[in-house]
Amino acid sequence: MKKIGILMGSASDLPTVEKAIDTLKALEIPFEVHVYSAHRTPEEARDFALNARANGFGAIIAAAGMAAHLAGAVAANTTLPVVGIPCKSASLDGIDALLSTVMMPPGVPVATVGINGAVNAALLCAEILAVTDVSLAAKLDAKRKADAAKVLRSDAEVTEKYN
Ligand code: RP5
Repeated sequence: MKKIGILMGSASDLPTVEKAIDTLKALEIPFEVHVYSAHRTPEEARDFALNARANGFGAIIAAAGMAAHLAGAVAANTTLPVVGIPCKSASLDGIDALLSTVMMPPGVPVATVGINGAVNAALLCAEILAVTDVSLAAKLDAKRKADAAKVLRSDAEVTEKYN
């Protein structure tokens, strides 16, 4: 199976990124995690992106906050799918990173999830790999069913308590 590359602009993004890591682990999808900053270590971010396809990656998650350009900078150097996670920061609550990540000009797409949307970033990467992996697609179907069952259990609880 192809690996998922997980990049973050700073170790301070790790608490958010860990939710993507946990989600990929639960689906038994191989991954590699790095702290590469688009502005503090641009060479490393660039090299990772340039070599990602040859190194066995199928998609890349890029998480960054503030004037977040990591996802765009990575996407500039690969045609693998890049999923951007805008990370929440103190000053603007993540709106800064959301707009920086989502508003890519035509030609270099970044599939942007919600602010701190690490679980969905991992699931979207899983769905990308599942296009050609029936066993992974079955796991995603099972997860949807389990999530639905959880909601129905909650409904039964509130029905019992209030109705
Ligand atoms: C971004 O700036 C990082 O992705 C992080 O979200 C934010 C703050 O970085 P630190 O100052 O915590 O290293 O590049």
